Order: sequence, then structure tokens, then C-alpha cells
Amino acid sequence: MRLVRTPLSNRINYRTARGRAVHRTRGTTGLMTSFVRPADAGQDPLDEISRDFRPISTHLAITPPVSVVIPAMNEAENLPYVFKTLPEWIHEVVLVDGNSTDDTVAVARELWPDVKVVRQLGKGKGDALITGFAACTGDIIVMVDADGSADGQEIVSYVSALVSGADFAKGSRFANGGGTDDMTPIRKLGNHVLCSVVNAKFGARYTDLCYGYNAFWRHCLDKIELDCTGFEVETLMNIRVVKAGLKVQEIPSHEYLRIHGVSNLRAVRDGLRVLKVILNERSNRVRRGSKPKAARVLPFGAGRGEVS
Ligand SMILES: Nc1nc2c(ncn2[C@@H]2O[C@H](COP(=O)(O)OP(=O)(O)OP(=O)(O)O)[C@@H](O)[C@H]2O)c(=O)[nH]1
Ligand SMILES: [Mg+2]
Repeated sequence: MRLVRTPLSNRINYRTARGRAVHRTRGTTGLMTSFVRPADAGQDPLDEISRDFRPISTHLAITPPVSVVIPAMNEAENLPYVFKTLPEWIHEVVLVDGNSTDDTVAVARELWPDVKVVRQLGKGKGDALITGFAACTGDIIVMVDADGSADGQEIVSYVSALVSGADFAKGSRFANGGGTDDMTPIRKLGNHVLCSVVNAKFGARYTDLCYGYNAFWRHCLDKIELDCTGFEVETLMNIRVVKAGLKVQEIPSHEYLRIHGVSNLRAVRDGLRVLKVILNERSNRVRRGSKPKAARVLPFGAGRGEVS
């Protein structure tokens, strides 16, 4: 077999020997995709498969389209840093605008002409993300903050975990290899305590809880039925993926300082909202089979948010 890779060209050329298993990997990474070619095939099935593959690094090519959702409220000055780090192979960027009074939307369109802008009808980061998820057309959804704190180059680690079998790839600043430049001691303490409570009450083994950089297969949304509006959204997701029995893998991630502007998060107010979510989820342990109060993740175009 001869495998010729052309990274970043959206093309993989190769020749194969008939009937042999082909391992599409190089180097020392554990990521490997194998195809066994049927002996009687007239046309090489790999030719067909290869057309759908996007090379995303020298060691990995994938077929699932990746949507990146960016909640943004008055982040015009930070967007250039955010878009600069996004890999070119992603399928789409969905920016959820929280009625910004600055040039957030115009700047996003200038930087990423194909950006899908969704105007949020409600309020809060949770509401923004739920609106954005409903607008995604990709199989994999990645959540990225718009304040310049997340490095888009890490997306490959999240996607790698998902294509290797995880349902939910959860960023962690406190896993080995992760870090943060943007947490005050009080936030660190609060996050640690809340994370320990979630671990104890729900049988999780998380090292981080209130972090906005995560990725998941779209089908997870059906299992977690998000219904919140504020910064508690990540906690709710983290709890519900465990309750739903989904396979969660933590991804070490580095959180950089917000570049411009001020935080929308208030430690005490939002910490209490997170605690309330934990207590509610605890008292409402069995989700499967229970009728949701309302379908919160609506089908795209069903009235949540306006796309332009
Ligand atoms: N669309 C929308 N985006 C929001 C809203 N609230 C926060 N965001 C965005 O959510 C992301 C995270 O919010 P931040 O204010 O950075 O909160 P944080 O990351 O906890 O705090 P700092 O990084 O310390 O500022 C940013 O991209 C915000 O612009 C909202 O109501 N609507
Ligand atoms: Mg931030």
C-alpha cells in the first residue's frame, strides 16, 4: 500500500493492494482508521470514502462536519483573536449575537464571510448556546467563547476524542496539560467545591466544572434536553451527560485571559445559579422516560433566534 497525504488540501491520494486492510495513519498517534476492502469490489471503495475526508492534521482525517458555536455579546474587539485561531477545515461557524451594541456582527462577517449569524431572542449565555446549537448543521458541535480566552487550535484535540469514541469532549483547565490565566482564587475555589459536589452526587470524575470549551456529537442534544438560560449551562450539560450514560472524555485545555472588555459573569450570583442546577438535578435524578416540561432545543427554524 502507498499512502500519499496532502495536508490541508482536502484530498488524500493512495493506492492499495487488493483485499488488504489499509491503516490510514502515520507517526506515533493512536488514531487509526481501518478499512477492509471487499475482495470482489470492482471499484476501490476507498476512492469513494476519501472524497468525504477532510485532512485536519498530519495524523488525522475525518468525515464528520464540525460546527463551531460562538456566543458573543459585545466582543467586536476580541473576535479577530478568536477567528485567527479557528482551523480552516471546520464546516461552519455559528455566531450567536446577544443584541450587541458594538460591531460584533459586522466584524464577524468581515473576518469569516460564511459565518452564520443568529440573533438571540432571549437573554444569557445558556440561551445563546441553545439557540446556536439549534442552528448547527454539523455532526460535531464545538463551543468556543468569543473573549479570546479559547485557542481554536485545540479543537483538533476535542474532535480527535469524539471520532475515537467519546460522546462528549469536555474541556478541563485542571487536567494534566491544561491551565488558566483567567481565574481569580475565589472562582477557582468555587469551581473546585462545585465540581467536587457534582462528582460526589452524580458519580462523575471531573477535574473542572464551569468551563465553556466543550465539544460533542449532535445526537447528545436529544439526551440532555437543555433548558436553562445563564452561565449554569455548562454545569447542566456536564451533569446531564453523566446522567444519560454518555461517554465523556476530558480534554486538557488552556484558558487565556479575556483580551478586551469585562466579564459578564458574577461569581456569587452565577455560583448560586450553578448550585441551584446541581440541587435540581439531584432531586430529579431519573430523566429517561420523564416528560420534559418543554422541548428547549428546537429544530432549526422553529422560532428560536433569527438567522441572517
Ligand atoms: N450571545 C450571548 N453571549 C453571551 C451572553 N453572556 C455571555 N456571553 C458570551 O459568553 C462568553 C463567555 O462569557 P464571559 O463574560 O467571557 O464569561 P467568563 O468566560 O465566565 O468570564 P471572563 O472570561 O472572566 O470574562 C463570551 O463570549 C460572552 O460574549 C449573552 O447573554 N448572550
Ligand atoms: Mg471568558
